[in-house]
Amino acid sequence: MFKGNYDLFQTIDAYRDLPGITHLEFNYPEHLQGYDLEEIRQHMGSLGVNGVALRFRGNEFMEGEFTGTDREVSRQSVELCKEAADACQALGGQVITIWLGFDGFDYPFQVDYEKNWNIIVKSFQEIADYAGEKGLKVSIEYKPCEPRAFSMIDGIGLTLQMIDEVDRPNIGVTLDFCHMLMKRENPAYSLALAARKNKLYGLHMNDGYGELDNGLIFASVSLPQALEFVYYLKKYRYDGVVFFDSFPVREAADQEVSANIEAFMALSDAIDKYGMDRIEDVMKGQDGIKAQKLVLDMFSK
Ligand SMILES: [Mn+2]
Repeated sequence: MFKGNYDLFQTIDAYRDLPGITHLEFNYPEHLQGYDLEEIRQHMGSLGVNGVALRFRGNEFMEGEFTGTDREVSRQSVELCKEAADACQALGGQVITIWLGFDGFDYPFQVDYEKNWNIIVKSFQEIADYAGEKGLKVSIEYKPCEPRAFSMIDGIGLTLQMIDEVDRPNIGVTLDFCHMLMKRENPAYSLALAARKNKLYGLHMNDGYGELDNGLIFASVSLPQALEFVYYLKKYRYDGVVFFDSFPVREAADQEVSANIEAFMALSDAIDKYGMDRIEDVMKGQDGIKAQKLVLDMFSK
């Protein structure tokens, strides 16, 4: 199911029937090109649109979405983000998510870091101002590398630094679980750093082995870290959408979506049953043995 030549309306219909699905997200422009947005909105029915994620497709972007040498391409990228904001608004979404896959470098002496950093700050300011007028949020999804050897915005630290310098009320961060693991971050720590600043705008839940962007089912590999992550979502009362960004390559997409939802709910239930207070009590001791035992206890019985 969900393979091959599904058009967008068929895809929406198929997702509508899956238990636990409340919202969908679309990639811009690829998913939305050639469609009437009002028609899509009508077709969504009870399903909400969380937002729109930018996809910079085309060789012209490969030198950097915002920081390539051709200033015309930088302009085009900023305009594409503004168009995505228009589409997001038309669909009733809240947030545009921007992953800058090409704004990075591969070689020493290849780029002027400060110059390019400043270009990214200015680009985000322009996009955030435009989106802000429409009541939309702009969220930065970071990834340490790939396709570039180094990304300009590679982890939670640089993302928060960027957010600070962009200095707009509507710019925040989307945490992708695999990307955090690739950066060798502990995901719950990244979450806490973003949430304490009220900048946690989105989640891309998935899992992997840390080296690559495997896009596996949530909590399938990194169960204790996923459990801790869900605990912190509750602690900070995250009330946004839980979006799953896993890649069903050989799996049936509908089954994988359900597996993601079931995994998330199972961890959430385990935390609720055990009790936030009891978890907090264990953490007060900062004791490694007790922390490890806590994970097992939460799944016993
Ligand atoms: Mn992602």
